[in-house]
Amino acid sequence: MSEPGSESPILLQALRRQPTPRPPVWLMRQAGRYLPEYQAVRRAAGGFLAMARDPALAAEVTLQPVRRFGVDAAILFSDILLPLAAMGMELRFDEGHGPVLPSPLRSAADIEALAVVDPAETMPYVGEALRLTRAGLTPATALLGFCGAPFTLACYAVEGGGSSAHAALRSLMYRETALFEKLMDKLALVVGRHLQYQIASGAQAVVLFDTWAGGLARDDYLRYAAPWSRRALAPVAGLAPRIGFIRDGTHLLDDLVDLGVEGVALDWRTDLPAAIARHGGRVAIQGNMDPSALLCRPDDVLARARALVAAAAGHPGYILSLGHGVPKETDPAAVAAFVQASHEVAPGTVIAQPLRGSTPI
Ligand code: 1CP
Repeated sequence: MSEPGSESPILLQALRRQPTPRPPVWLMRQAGRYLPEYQAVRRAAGGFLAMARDPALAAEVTLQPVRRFGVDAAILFSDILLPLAAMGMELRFDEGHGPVLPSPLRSAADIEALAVVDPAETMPYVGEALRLTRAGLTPATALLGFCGAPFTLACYAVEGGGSSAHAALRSLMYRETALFEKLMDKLALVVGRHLQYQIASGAQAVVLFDTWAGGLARDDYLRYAAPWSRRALAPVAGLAPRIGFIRDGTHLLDDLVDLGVEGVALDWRTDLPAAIARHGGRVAIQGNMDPSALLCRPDDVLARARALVAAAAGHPGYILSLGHGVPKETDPAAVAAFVQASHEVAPGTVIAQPLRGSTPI
């Protein structure tokens, strides 16, 4: 038996593609509006940004899903858009409308004015939230940091909020390529620094979310997005495992792996066994239930999660997860059923518990 405190989180073992007693499990957006305890904190804080910028509240909501479900990782409660605010953009989260950037970047002067900040100085609440979260976790639970990839951040900065066609961004990218590249250069620098800062503050692995890159044809991804993702990831190579995610990115999976990441998070439309067969010898593979399947009855969620675990067939380096984030309409019992599919593989093994100082079960 190892001493309490000396064990490496099974999520990190899987990211090193080492065998684990059961597949580690965590979910994108595992903290959020589907949890009543999250709603209560959000109401008291008076909004999303106030919560994310208060280290004690951010740590509390980060710990909530670990406490409730025994997931193997806590992911910092924050948002990919906060670095844009630190760079000088106005950012709001309107109730029911998602993020809004009321003054999107549209001119050379706008892009010139964007500050290349050091998040260690401009976002100190992130480091503090990571330290507080770590203090509330046992050593068996991994702590994850994250950033948006430069391309996805550029989508929000230029569109001014969520969009599906990204017409303003595409016009800038295709017609004023030098200006687009200037924006991407700035974003890649800040993202690289932010990843470094999160790791220095206790993040043991990081996720690079390129949510919107899946809308690009492969040639355009290689020309307009991948070089800046590579640049953002470079400063943390060897410091902590890096997980790459592209929503709807099945056609870009080879290129995502080629960025040099240690793990890839699969969209639900990607075939899991095929991805393991093709890339499982090189990277850890995470995924990939359709998030909407969390709206099934809990027994059906469990059956689907079991099918994923069976499809991965004990492959070292497999991480049970969704293909994107937990929908806000989800019944927490469905998430519990999803997590059960991991825990039942090796009952009695260390289950993550966030109680400080306690010995893992
Ligand atoms: O009102 C609320 O309570 C806010 C809902 C919410 C939450 C819980 C938003 C608004 N962001 C977050 C937290 C968040 N966002 C996390 C925290 C940790 C966790 O996963 O539990 C993370 C990792 C993100 C990352 C994020 N934000 C991404 C990348 C991953 C993904 O989901 O694709 C993106 C694209 C965003 C932008 C964003 N923030 C929030 C919303 C509703 C959106 C999407 C807006 C759009 O449609 O474009």
